[in-house]
Amino acid sequence: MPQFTDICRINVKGGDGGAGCMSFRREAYVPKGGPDGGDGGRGGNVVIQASAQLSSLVDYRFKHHFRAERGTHGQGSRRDGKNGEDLILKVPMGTVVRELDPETQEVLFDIADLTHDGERVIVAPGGTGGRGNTHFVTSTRRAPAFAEKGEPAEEHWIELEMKLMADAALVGMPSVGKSSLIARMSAARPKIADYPFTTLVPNLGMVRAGDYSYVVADVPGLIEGASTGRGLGHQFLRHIERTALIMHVIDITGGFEGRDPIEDYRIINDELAAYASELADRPQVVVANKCDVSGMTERVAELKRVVLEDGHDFFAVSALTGAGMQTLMLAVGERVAELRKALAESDEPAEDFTELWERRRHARDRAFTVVPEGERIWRVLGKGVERLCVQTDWENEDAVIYLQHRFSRIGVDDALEAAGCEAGDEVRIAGYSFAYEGADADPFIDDDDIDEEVE
Ligand SMILES: Nc1nc2c(ncn2[C@@H]2O[C@H](COP(=O)(O)OP(=O)(O)OP(=O)(O)O)[C@@H](O)[C@H]2O)c(=O)[nH]1
Ligand SMILES: [Mg+2]
Repeated sequence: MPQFTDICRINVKGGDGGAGCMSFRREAYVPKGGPDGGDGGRGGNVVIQASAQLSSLVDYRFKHHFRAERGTHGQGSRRDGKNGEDLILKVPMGTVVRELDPETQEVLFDIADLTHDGERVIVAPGGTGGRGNTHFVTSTRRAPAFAEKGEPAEEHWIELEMKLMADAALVGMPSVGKSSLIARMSAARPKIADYPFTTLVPNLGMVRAGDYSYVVADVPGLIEGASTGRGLGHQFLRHIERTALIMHVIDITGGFEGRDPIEDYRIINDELAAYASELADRPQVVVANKCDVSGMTERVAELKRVVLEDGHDFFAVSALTGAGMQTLMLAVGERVAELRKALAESDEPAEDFTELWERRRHARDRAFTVVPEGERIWRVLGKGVERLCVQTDWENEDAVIYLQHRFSRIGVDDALEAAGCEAGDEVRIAGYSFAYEGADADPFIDDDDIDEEVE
């Protein structure tokens, strides 16, 4: 389909998670009660959502950084922090969302193709809130004196590309005046000439009539046999496959060859049906052009009768003088609006692309590698393990022991051993460094303590 495209790149970051609280119940006569630290609130997500109300990406031309609200911290007495609000970025329907490499700005992959009103994808999830100390009670640890920090939110570079589909396509024999019509209807200035196949590539024009605005495509002329590859038509039939409305243009004069308008009308419809049967059922308005030429009244009436019998709307116009054009433009605008509404209300489920992207991202985040960084120094690289480090309160010994246990559960210890790391070696993750204590170095934590850690 011929398209207007519009591309922009934005940076999105979810809200950070609030920190969990480390607190103990205070009661009269109870010197030190049980832990009662609430959880931190979740940070808001950045969501990209398709909206039928929008027709361009201008909102993202000048503002490039978008942040969702952070979660607030947990408090004592088991009061949880408040979740941050999602930040919803609206885009026109027909917007493709892609993830970019933050360094090179190269496209990593397509995240979503938002084609229906309301379709959405979370492009930067907020961080989860840190858990309060109530979560870390075990049979051997009655008074956990640590809580989790909030999870830092994800940040991404995103490309938005709007692909504007034509709402209506001008279809007809060569030289019937399709390019002249689009030039009359819009600011498009296609080549117009009195020889066939003047138009070689589809042109688009934005039409404004009354309250309506819509996009019309001017495609090259079709001839008998177009559906089987004759003429230039075949490759262009493809362009109208996804157009909601067909504007079937007929030269009422019959042109130089003295063709019969009704026969032309039949030939084009047969070609459409032969190319794809559903094209024959596509809503169609029939436009008899060149009605400025004298002596056409009878022909117009005849064609009109045939067209109305087929259940299509009929318009008699002149692209040359402009006669009948305003009526046609308003009628097409009304039809396009109806078709858009029907499309928005169709039962086709609005897809949520969030899960799909999350799965791909998580698989990528979970992965980590161990690389030597010097004599008995090892670096663990991976988004997931790095995030765990950032979420840990390193001043707090219990929290660090807890982290080490988590690492052993997700296989970091095994990977270190496999790489040749030995007890006493230095291990570096993100901006942190610690001594490797060897597998099973932590006898203090019960296994049931960490069941919820298994992702
Ligand atoms: N008298 C008259 N001539 C017209 C009218 N509209 C177009 N023409 C003439 O018809 C010829 C073909 O017009 P185009 O607009 O190039 O036709 P087209 O359908 O785009 O042709 P292709 O691109 O070759 O398929 C030109 O010489 C136009 O000046 C009209 O309303 N009245
Ligand atoms: Mg043309």
